[in-house]
Order: sequence, then C-alpha cells, then structure tokens
Amino acid sequence: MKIGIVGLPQSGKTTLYNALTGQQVSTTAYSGGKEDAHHAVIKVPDERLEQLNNVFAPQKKVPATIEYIDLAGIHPDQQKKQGFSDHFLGQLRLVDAILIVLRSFENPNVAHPLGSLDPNRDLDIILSEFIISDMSIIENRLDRLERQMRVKKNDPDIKEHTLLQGLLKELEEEILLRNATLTVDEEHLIRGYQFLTQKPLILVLNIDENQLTDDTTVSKNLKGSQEKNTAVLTIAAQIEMEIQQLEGEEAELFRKDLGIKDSAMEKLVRISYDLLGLISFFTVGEDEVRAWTVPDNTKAPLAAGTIHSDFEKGFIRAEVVHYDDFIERKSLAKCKSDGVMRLEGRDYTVKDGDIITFRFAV
Ligand SMILES: Nc1nc2c(ncn2[C@@H]2O[C@H](COP(=O)(O)OP(=O)(O)OP(=O)(O)O)[C@@H](O)[C@H]2O)c(=O)[nH]1
Ligand SMILES: [Mg+2]
Repeated sequence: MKIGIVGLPQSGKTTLYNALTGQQVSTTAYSGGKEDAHHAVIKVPDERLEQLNNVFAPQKKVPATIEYIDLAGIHPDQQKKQGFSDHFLGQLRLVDAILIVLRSFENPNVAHPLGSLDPNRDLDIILSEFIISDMSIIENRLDRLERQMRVKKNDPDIKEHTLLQGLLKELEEEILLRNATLTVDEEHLIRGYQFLTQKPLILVLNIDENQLTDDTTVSKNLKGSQEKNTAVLTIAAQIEMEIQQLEGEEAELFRKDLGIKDSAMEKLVRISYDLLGLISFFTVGEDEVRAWTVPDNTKAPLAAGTIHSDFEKGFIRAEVVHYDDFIERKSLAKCKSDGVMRLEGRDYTVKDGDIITFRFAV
C-alpha cells in the first residue's frame, strides 16, 4: 500500500513524514521548491501479530507495511505556472491514497505561501490543481482518439470517447471524478489513467499543540470531511515528530501530558486501512509468523496468491481459524480438536484476523 503526502509549501509535509517514519529529514522554514521525494516503508503495528509471535516464537516476524512518499510542495497556481512535473505526477499517480497536509498551526517564523491560515481554501487550491491535471490528461486522450476515429471508427474508441467527454464535463463543473457515477465497466475503462481526483483522500489538519484540546472542532470545520472515500484527522506534526525522537517510556509520558491517545502513525495506519477497505490475515509457523494485507471481500484463492502465485494456481483448500478462537487456546492442534478450525473452499471470503494454512498442489 502506497500513500503520497502532498500539500502547499511549508504545510508540514516533511514534519509529518518524520513523525510517521521516525526519520529526521530536514524541515526548513522556507521552501526551497526542491523536487526530491522521500520514501519510507513503515511496519503496520498489530497487537495480534505480537501475540502470535509470543506463541510461536518463530525465527521471523513479518508485519504488514505501508509506503509513505513525501512529495514536493504544490504551489498555488502550479498549473498556470508550469504544471506538475512528470516526476511528481508519475509518483502521485501510482499511490493508493493521497494524504493532503493542511496547515492549521500558527508559527510566525514560517510564512504561509498565501499569507494567512485557511485550510479550506488550501484544500480547494490543491483539489483544483488535481482537477486541471486530470482535465489535461483527458484532453490529450480525446485529441488522440479523435485523430484515430477520423481514420477508422471502432466501438471501443467511440465508447471511451463518449465516457471521457462526460468526465471532462464533470471536471469543468469542478466535480471530482470519485463522485462521478460510473458503471463497473466504465470504472475498468478508466482505471489505467489513475486520475488524481478519483483517489481516496486522507485530509490531515496539521495543528498546534494548543489546538489539541478542541481538535474535533477544527476537523468539523473542514469542507468535504463527510464525503465518501475521505478521511479526516488532526495531527500536531511538530510535536509528534519530537515525540518520535524520544525513547519508549519518555514518549509515552510526553503523550500522556499532552492528552494524545495514539501516535500519529497508529492513527494514520488505522484510518488508511479503513479508507482503502483493507484487512489483515495471518500465516503462522515455527519459521515465521506474518501479517498479509488484502482488500476486504477477497476470496481464499486470491488471498493465497498474495503469498505466492503457485498457491493460487494450485489452490485446494484453506484451513482457517480466527485469531480470537486461536488466542484462547494458543495451539492449532487444540483448535482442531475443539472444532474451531474450518476447512474452506474456493468461495470462502477471507476475514480480518483469520489465521490461514493454504493447501495447494503444484
Ligand atoms: N509550530 C509548528 N511548526 C511546524 C509544524 N509543522 C511544520 N512546522 C514548521 O514549518 C516549517 C516547514 O515544515 P516542513 O515539514 O519542512 O514543510 P513542508 O510542507 O515539507 O515544506 P516543503 O517541502 O518545503 O514544501 C518547518 O520550520 C517546521 O518546523 C507544526 O505543527 N507546528
Ligand atoms: Mg518537505
């Protein structure tokens, strides 16, 4: 799973990135307009995996991971000026969700590029940059299709041309494509374009520590916070980055003092999983206990395929026990004798927390 971190310059993207990843990439009080992106893969904390690790004491414990990419600042009027660079777009089109950092913190040493704090305005600016970028993709494609259709008309081209013309109209009316009504076929037809306005959004309000007490008010005032495929959370990125650099107990004490329940990372991981409709299942053994990430409603053979394509091709059945049943007994044999271990076939839909042993033949 990949999450791209974007926002206006100086909104605190790199500060949040450091808070999430424990890295110490330099944050500056002025935007150098630098292009370089920072990548980090973080482990998804999961207490269940810890418990399984305690039971099996395996050589390896492998958690699920998320990749965060801290991208360059989006300048207001970016499109009018020079548009997104291919490098920037190339990175952003590949992510599974876009995390937009919206500045809400007061800091006289850090000038806001627009001279005032207004997260709603900043969000509008970024979304309109995405709209313009998607429109130019569609316009280029329509040009190419029209050239092709002047030579020879075929049904797929006509169908795509009509669909893209409709989507262009929606974008002109500033409707994000994730709010467009599309059939499954149409979704499929445009999937390859990886439109920015179709991606799930995580809106992070970067607040000050003194806003921690009423962070719900702050987030409630954010437009679009109730929209589908959108998650909103408030994070005091500067504080979280500082806490990240403290040792375990000291960090806990500091958080408690500030009344921060979960770390930024834990909050964001949970919200990303929910937003992207992801679940985790486990494989266990003396050699390794491991968490695997799959979309919700994944059938057993496809889940097996995330481990190895042979598992899917040669799928026979899945031996499944849910974590809750297992942790009570702490033994697979006991689960079997108690009858809570089930044999499931190709139609079985994997559940969050399932412990699975796939039987397959190659
Ligand atoms: N007070 C306060 N300052 C912050 C906070 N987040 C970031 N800053 C400061 O704002 C400045 C910019 O932070 P960065 O994280 O570098 O911002 P950025 O969005 O990555 O900036 P660019 O990469 O240049 O677009 C730094 O001086 C940070 O210390 C915050 O939550 N509170
Ligand atoms: Mg930065």
